[in-house]
Amino acid sequence: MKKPLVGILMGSKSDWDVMKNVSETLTKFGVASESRVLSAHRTPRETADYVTGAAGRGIEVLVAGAGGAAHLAGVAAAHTTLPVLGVPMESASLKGLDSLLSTVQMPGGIPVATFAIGKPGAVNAALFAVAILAGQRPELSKKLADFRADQAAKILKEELT
Ligand code: RP5
Repeated sequence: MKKPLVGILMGSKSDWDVMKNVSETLTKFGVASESRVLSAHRTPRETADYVTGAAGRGIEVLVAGAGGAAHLAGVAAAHTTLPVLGVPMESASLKGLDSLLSTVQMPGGIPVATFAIGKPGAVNAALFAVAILAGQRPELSKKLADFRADQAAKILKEELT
């Protein structure tokens, strides 16, 4: 078992359908991750404990997904200097606009890199985590370049009937 380099957090199990795309995308690049349900408001102490201990356990990037008044990524960022990537969940009432604004509008000083609402954001957060890790890992850098080349080749082969 490889040691996890990415910690994936979500405020509720109901976020897993979207957040599993982070884990699945990382797996495609051979990057190990761990996933936890931890809520900024329902389990504040455990959330702080997990984030505070993450770097010491070898975690290099945190991805946090939450919906509604989505403060999980911001709270996580308050407890670590690791990069925190936020994924806003689509919410029933406001379609994720609430989650997006809650995650992205961090006051200056504690950054959260915020991605698109829902699955595209989850996939891109994973790709961004790979890009961060690739800075010190040439093999990951090559995998990212290959991924982009495959993606481009697929587009260029598209035929419209
Ligand atoms: C947030 O509230 C979670 O991240 C989730 O997106 C949302 C709804 O949670 P549940 O009521 O489904 O547990 O904390």
